[in-house]
Amino acid sequence: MTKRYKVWVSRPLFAEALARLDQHVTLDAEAIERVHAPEQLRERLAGVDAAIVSLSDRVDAATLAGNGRLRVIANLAVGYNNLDIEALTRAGVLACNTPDVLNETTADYAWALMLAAARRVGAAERWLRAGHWTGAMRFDDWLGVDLHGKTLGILGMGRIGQAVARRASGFDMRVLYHNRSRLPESIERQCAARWVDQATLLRESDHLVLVLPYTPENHHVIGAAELAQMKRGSVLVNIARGGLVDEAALATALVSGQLAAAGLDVYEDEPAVHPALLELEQVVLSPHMGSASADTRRNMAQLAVDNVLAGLGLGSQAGHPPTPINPQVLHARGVLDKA
Ligand code: 8YV
Repeated sequence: MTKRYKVWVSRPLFAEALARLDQHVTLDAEAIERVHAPEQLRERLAGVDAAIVSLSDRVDAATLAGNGRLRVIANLAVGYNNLDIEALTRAGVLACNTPDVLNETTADYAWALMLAAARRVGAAERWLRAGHWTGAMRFDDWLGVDLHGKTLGILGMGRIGQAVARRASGFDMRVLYHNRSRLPESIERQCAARWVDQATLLRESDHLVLVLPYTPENHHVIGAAELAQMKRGSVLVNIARGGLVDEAALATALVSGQLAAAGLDVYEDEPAVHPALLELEQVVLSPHMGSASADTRRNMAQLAVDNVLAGLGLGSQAGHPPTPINPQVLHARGVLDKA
């Protein structure tokens, strides 16, 4: 078979996913993990028909300038704040993401962070590994915050938020959520969750989880004013995007005791973590790994491959990429007519 299309994969990916691509296209896959500078990204994308990229690859109008070849960008993530969808649509490039396959894994991880932050798992483990457990422990050492019987607040109630909510019944928690639009009653019932306005959510939650997409409008949606509105002694968990939280204000709220603890998987300036947060024992920090289970990362990679192949008009789903972000492009300037 002559291979008509060339595809670039911006980071090392599972062999089985690359092998599927390799059957249909000429493949150029990065062998080492690196951050691509804007100019490198522009050059790489200029020479291919499709690419699989990830969150550190920012694709905007400047990246696409003069690129008459690129037809599909498949993001290895459900969130796509690294992609300028308007610019991609204008340029006739189909953009795709990886929704749904990571919902349950990411929701599991929200609970891992919530539990670890509330029950001080990180600090306790560091203390033990440092050899401090040498004698009797005080009865009032390592006191944490309960989850069972408390109120869980979820800001952003998409599919991951709903999966977080469903898990709360095992902890006998009351679940409140805030979302721009209220969910249909049937879903609220499944999640046993009640819609409240943002002020009520902040005031009443003992544990607040952020699961909303990052847009310029919700930059620092949790800043000093919102932290002050939260219940004293509550716990904040962010598994969404770092830019949702004013990290300096969060550090201040933790130091003052306004918040008991925080669990963070994402940061405003990844991979940098705000130095004030690094100083605090009551913050559990992880390196943006919410979707990182072996099964889910493999499924994400396969979904990105499905999107590339279908977007190029190849394979069993030719012409029907499973998870397009701007499907209007499929019907516009020849994404598929070359197939
Ligand atoms: C990343 C994520 O994709 O899907 C998202 O939006 O933030 C994560 O699942 C993952 O960390 C790979 O970079």
